Amino acid sequence: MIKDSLRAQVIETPSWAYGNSGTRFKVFAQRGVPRDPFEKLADAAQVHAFTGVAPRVALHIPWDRVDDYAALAEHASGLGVRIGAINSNVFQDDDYMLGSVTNPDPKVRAKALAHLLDCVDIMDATGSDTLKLWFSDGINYPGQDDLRARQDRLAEALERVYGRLGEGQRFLLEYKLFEPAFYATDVPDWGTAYAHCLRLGPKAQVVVDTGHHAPGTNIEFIVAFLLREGKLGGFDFNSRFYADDDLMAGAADPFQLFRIMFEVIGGGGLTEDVAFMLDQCHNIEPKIAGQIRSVMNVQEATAKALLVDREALAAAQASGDVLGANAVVMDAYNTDVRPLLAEIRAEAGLDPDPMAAYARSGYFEKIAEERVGGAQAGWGA
Ligand code: LRH
Ligand code: MN
Repeated sequence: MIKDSLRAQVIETPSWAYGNSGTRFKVFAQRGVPRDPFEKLADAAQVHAFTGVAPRVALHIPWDRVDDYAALAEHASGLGVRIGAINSNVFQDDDYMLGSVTNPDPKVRAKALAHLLDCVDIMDATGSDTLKLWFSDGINYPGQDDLRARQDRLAEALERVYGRLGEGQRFLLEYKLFEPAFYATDVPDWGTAYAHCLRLGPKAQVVVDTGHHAPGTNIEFIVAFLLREGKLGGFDFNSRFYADDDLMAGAADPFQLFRIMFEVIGGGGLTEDVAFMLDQCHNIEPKIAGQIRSVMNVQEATAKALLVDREALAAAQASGDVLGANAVVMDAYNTDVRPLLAEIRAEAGLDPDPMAAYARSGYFEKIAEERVGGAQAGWGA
């Protein structure tokens, strides 16, 4: 059962992780970076080729704008991957300085809504079933705008987008405590996202970005709660030491990633209804290798969480055996699952060590040589 679950795992990589992305202070350019979405997909296909569990690639609009989205989806399937979530972007246009769908100016709100609806058209064209909505909307000073009125505007826009969704399509609403707004963010926490999604209906769910919480937040509690409510749509996995650092998933806090996957499995969430996406920036480390390492970190956390002896745990919990129950969970966490994952890869005809196999493939040297000239893709911040 454990092996089957690990073989069936689907981890979605973000197109923007293959381009130049970084911090507000500096985005470092790197050799071999893709110049367009087609090259980004080629790099994402490498991550799938070496891990076997990364067949979906999230797009971000307009960073991945092309003339022919059907051709892009065709290109993806030719590479053995498919288009995952479509990410809207109403956080980089000058018009959105005071907000996008929550902006006091109805013209600006209409512009933002039009973009969100365009993203649903792109879902239709690429066969994507998921729209991911993150709003940087918020205010920096008390009194700058009316908090309640902004919620009314947000609700109105979400209702319009919800109404446009087709059969089998859904949107995931992403919350974030702060940044770029530094006093109040309009979707700051899981409760706000959950309340909006609950009112809209079953096609609206919440996405948990692991970098978007106040320090000390028990993220796995949020996961357990949203799963119980059928409102956990997915994750933006990354890790952080301080704020929205967007570091490799599991790098800063592998125990937290394990606790999250423990609640996912306990809540029956290791299914295709929950999107396991990465949302990261590889500002100083090689991007494709960084994605391979991140996928492996998610696999290791998942394998450890699958190893929890649920029967022994239930018995210890029922008898109030605090230390016994904790020991069951820690035994799983302290299990070295790398041999198990290496075995699964070998059985699937993959190299047991994806990082070493990718390094030996010479793919990086090839793209570093080929991709000279043209503008490297970035997130245009
Ligand atoms: C916002 C966010 C969101 C993406 C962006 C790249 O911080 O997590 O998910 O649109 O990063
Ligand atoms: Mn995110």
